[in-house]
Amino acid sequence: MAASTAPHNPMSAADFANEIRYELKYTQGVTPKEATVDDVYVAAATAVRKHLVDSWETTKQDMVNGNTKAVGYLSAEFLMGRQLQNALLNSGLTEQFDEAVKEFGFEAKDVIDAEYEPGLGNGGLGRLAACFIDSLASLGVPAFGYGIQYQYGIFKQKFDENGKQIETPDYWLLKENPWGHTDYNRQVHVSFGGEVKDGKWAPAWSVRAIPVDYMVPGYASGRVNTLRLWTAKAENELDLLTFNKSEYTEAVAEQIKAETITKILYPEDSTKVGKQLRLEQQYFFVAASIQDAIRTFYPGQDKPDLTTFPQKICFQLNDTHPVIGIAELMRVLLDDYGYDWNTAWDITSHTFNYTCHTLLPEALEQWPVELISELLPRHMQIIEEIDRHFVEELKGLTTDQEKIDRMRIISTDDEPKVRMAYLATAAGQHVNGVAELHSELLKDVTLKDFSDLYPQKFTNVTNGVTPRRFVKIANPRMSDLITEGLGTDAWISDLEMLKGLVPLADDPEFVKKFAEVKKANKRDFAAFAKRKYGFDVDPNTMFNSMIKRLHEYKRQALKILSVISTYANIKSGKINPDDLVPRTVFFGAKAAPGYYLAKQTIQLINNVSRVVNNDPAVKGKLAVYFPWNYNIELAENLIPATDLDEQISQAGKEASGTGNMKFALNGALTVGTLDGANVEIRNLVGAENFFLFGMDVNEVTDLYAKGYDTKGLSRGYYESDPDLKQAIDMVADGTFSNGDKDTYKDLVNDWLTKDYFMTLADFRSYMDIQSKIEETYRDEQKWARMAVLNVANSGYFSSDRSIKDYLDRVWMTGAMPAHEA
Ligand code: 26Q
Repeated sequence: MAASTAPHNPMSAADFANEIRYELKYTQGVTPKEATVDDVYVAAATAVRKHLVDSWETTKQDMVNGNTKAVGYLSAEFLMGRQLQNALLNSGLTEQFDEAVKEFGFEAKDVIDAEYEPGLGNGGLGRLAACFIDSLASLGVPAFGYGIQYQYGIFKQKFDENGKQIETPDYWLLKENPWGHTDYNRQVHVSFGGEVKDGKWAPAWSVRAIPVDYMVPGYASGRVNTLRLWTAKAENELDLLTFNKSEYTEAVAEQIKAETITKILYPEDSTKVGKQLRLEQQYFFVAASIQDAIRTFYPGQDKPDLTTFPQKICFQLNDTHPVIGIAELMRVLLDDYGYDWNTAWDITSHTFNYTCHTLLPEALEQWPVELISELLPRHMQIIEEIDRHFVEELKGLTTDQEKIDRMRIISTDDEPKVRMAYLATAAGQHVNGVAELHSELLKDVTLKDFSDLYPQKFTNVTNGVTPRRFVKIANPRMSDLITEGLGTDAWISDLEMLKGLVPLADDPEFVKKFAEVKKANKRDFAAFAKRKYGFDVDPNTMFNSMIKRLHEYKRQALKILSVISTYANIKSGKINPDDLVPRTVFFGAKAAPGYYLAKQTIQLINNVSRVVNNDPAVKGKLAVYFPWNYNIELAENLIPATDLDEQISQAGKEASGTGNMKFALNGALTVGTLDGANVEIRNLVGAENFFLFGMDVNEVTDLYAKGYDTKGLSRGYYESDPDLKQAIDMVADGTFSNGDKDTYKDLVNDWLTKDYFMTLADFRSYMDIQSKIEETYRDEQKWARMAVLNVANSGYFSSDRSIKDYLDRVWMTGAMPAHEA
């Protein structure tokens, strides 16, 4: 038996069943006989939650009474995924649960499936926030996650009969939410609009911000932190005067306006010029969070000494979305507490740090001065003052007036805008990128002026993922094999221990077992895909996955063009199908509802899937599936079953990627460009265990300089590569649109005249690496050995390591001392 450091609860399965029975009776009001699977789910969740309460309470007390600086992770998105399995794992009740639910006539899997996945995020950034609060709790760092309790999460995706994306609302609160505790007794108020009178803000309207609290249990740390998501309610539920005049619609107008603020998550994951509601959301949650932090750390004090604030808590700004918080803390200090400017600035500038998640300059948020002035007039004044002080400071650092103009927080054009990334960089102690390459490019390109003058502010913290959810829970078979191989399960909280698997890569017995695990995971996934989507997936093929938001820069187009080319070459006889490694290609991707070319790409993938999967000529050789509504659940099922992962963004565009880490940790090999965290993955797992292709950042820059996108150079690649030409011609000629030549004309036109992300330029290199991949895959032993080495060398990508880097480089704090039991 391997040694275990996993959380363990001595309670018996029978006793846990009794607790579930108790909740069925006293919270659900049903007998065990009447209980549906939904009832048992809610009862089990309620029961497990109670096991965490004591640790939650002591963690909160130790945090307030102790001297360890806390972290406030401010994020507009937390993409948490389902909670039950994670809560069971961290309370040591997994096995008892599996047993106990049988008493009520259900399988554990079905009870877990009864939970509706909360989708309060778009993708990478939101999931990163969820991984980070897991690691903060697991490391015992005192921390709050602060965000928004949207009533509607990321839309649910369906496909219509033409393969087009249809969005439907995600009303996740339709089902009971046993995890969130709405704490009406801890509400705060947030104001908007109005004007500034005698230097003080006289707002026009306000709303109540009500916290919904979620426990964030650490793994084997004895700690439970809090995720506090704010929901907006009207100050007055109903306008009685209007109501009495029988004007009911008008009577609820205020309520509607207030509740609209937290109604829905914006499904765009890159910036469009600011919408008022989005700014209302941002200000709403940071203003509430700042009030919350002050009352938490100075309980019962009317005039606390807030010069100690930066020793109590530091706020991490997850991208620019919470950056208005800088102006809000200044306002609170100046107007509510009467500090002078310099003191207020000193406190504020020692409180915030900023993480940037993009490289595209156009994706940095900018808010029109006009909009901020109307919604937050006092904040606009303060930002103007910050801008003035900043220009003064810059004059002491450089004589380059153009540089000063470029760096101004408020742009000086006809429609002046506040550059939120610049505000965050000027006001924060630290700015970090999310992978080494990204942080370098931030310094050299996106924020170059700032890094020239404030080099000490810039640092890197490479992203990570939680091994609890994405290895231990998602891939139990592989986890057991690792534990067997290492003789301990301590790797779950010390992921660098996976290094101990390196020698086992040369143990044929272990490698064989590893390959068998993958095979079994593929069979599981095939069953899941049948049940959930009705797909007939062949587990004896290579599983090749590309799962991420649909973006031109991520280049799903490159992948689908390669599939089309292979299909065409089988059909024409250029490729002998018996020479092909049988392959199943999976796509998972949502497109922002207004992103036209992304939606066309989705339609194309669906129709390629339809044509290819129905063509007997390629049966058993090539299949394409596009499970709709990609979410955390699908990720947890598909990643452990995948052989080959696609990370094929144009070099210099993907800040990091985190899916790439999840795949490597689950024994998939990566085909990828030198972009984002791929660079670090390749360095760690070894170049020989990574399938590299395509141009690097410098080659991309040179090709732009030659006028690739402006002079239509992509056409040359089309003309000179018969495979590429054939694939694009098939898209254009109606092969994937029942003969209609117009369906994809905008996509085709973009490829042939602009192709900003250089899909065509990288096509040949991509096809070549795919041949090499096939050759490698044919040698099963070799492939499995490479997969083992990917797992063994990816321990670095634990979000525990990311959090330790933040502690050392950015937050300058650590774990709380262990509490007395
Ligand atoms: C901003 C303003 C208005 C509306 C929407 C937005 C918005 C929302 C979400 C802008 C960006 C996002 C999300 C960005 C994101 O997920 N970025 C990804 O972050 C990951 C974690 O660092 C990286 O791994 C990815 O490379 C990066 O693309």
